[in-house]
Amino acid sequence: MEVASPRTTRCRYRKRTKLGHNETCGSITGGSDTGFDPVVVVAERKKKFDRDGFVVLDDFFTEDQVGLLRRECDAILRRASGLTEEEDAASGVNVGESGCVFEVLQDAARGAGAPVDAEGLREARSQGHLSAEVCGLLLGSALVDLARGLLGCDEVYYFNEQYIVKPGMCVTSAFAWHRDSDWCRGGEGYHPYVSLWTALDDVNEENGTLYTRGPGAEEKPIIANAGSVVVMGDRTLHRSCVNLSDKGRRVWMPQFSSGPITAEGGEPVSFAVKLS
Ligand SMILES: O=C(O)CCC(=O)C(=O)O
Repeated sequence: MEVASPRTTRCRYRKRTKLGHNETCGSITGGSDTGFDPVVVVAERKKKFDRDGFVVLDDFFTEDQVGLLRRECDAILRRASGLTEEEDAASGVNVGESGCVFEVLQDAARGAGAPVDAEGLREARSQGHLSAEVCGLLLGSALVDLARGLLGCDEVYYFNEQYIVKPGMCVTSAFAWHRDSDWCRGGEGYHPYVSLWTALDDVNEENGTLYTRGPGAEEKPIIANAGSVVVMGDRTLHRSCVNLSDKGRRVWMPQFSSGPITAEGGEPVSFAVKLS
């Protein structure tokens, strides 16, 4: 199932309450990182990814991993808004200023000290007081091999990373139809990339979920549990609706490219960290 999956058609073989490594989800066998073996996922989904521009991996991350990501997200939001531990992080989001987007470590992305390999990225994240465990997820084979396989490339680069948070009851939190690489229109210095749109809260039409539209298809909302991932190509049309629920909606979205993405003059546009 790919989109608008009603709960009854979601993964029948893996129970949310008992997520663990090496469990199975239909024919997708467990792996060491997230419970999904990227080689199997790619073998089963690449054709669909190439056709539609996206695939939905239900319950990709374990509950523990979702917890790590939520903690890092909340810490970044609190830092941005000056809230204390006790205050609700999402309620401090200033949509006007941030557009709901919180880039991770942008200051470290470019320039002489920018990381160029996994070790450098680990160091930069550590200096930025970010979670070492989340860094482990980013650099682990589950994500890197998934990105490589779906992009169909030999090399994979960490390109960008952001949390996208919509506070509750927020009528200005929609994202209009767009493609992630609209900003560069495939010019020189462009390499295809994937965005791993990862729900950190259950997502639905009330709280600001994503809508995709395959070629010639009607738009459909992504209805998914926290921990599910929508892997989207950078040319995939998508939008998201407003969050009218009374709680914040959090998403983590790392992006991996098939080469260093550079502006005119050869400077990286964001990170260009070679991972494999
Ligand atoms: O998380 C969302 O609501 C949409 C994010 C999005 O479309 C994007 O960052 O390109």
